[in-house]
Amino acid sequence: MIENWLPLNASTFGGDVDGVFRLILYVVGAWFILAEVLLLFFVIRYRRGRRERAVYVRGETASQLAWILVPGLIVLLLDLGIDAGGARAWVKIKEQSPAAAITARVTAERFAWLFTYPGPDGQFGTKDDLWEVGTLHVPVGRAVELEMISMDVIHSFAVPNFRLRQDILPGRTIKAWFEATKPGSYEIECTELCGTDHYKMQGVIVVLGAKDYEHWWQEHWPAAPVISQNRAGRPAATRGSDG
Ligand SMILES: [Cu+2]
Repeated sequence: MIENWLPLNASTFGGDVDGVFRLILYVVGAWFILAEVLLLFFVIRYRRGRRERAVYVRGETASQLAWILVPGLIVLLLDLGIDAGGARAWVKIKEQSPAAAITARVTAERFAWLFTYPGPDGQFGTKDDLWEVGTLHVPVGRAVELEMISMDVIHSFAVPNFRLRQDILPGRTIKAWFEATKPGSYEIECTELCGTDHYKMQGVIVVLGAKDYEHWWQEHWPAAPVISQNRAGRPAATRGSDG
């Protein structure tokens, strides 16, 4: 049901993020409905005009204390369940990134995204580097590593379709990764208020099929063989398509 409300998922770990989202929504949603139904019930059941008088309850007996302690314990257990679900997704996304097939540098500045490709030699800062403003081209089904820096203030690199969001702090190189599962164009947004034109700070990730990626590569580096594997020659980890 909730899938229809979320943007299309186009990355390998998007399903894990959605899983945590659903877990929180269902736990909190069920608790919300229970609390509202009880509230309504008590409002009607104990409305003014009935003979019963209110009494001051100090919570001294075990049965009175249980009204606080039992729900408190249930909330705590549900919270630990959410923590466990979140931790599983965190480990997969933040601590077990696959060997990257491709590395690109992301330079954030007010108010644009600049992308640098290292080119055939795989090294940044050399002659064959390619710069693109606002658009990043990557192949589908390959792990892409992003090295992100900021030229000025804190920005946040967000791709809703990949369930990817990462703050970029000036003075640091911050890494993120993704592996796109479907060719297409996916919007990049800055999700950290970074100045007056913050809302204009958008970009696009163009995910290309293998053939299209080859064409794109040959447009820029006609003489060099296409690199869509990492330099060790080990193909990037491929996993389940949708998740
Ligand atoms: Cu920004």
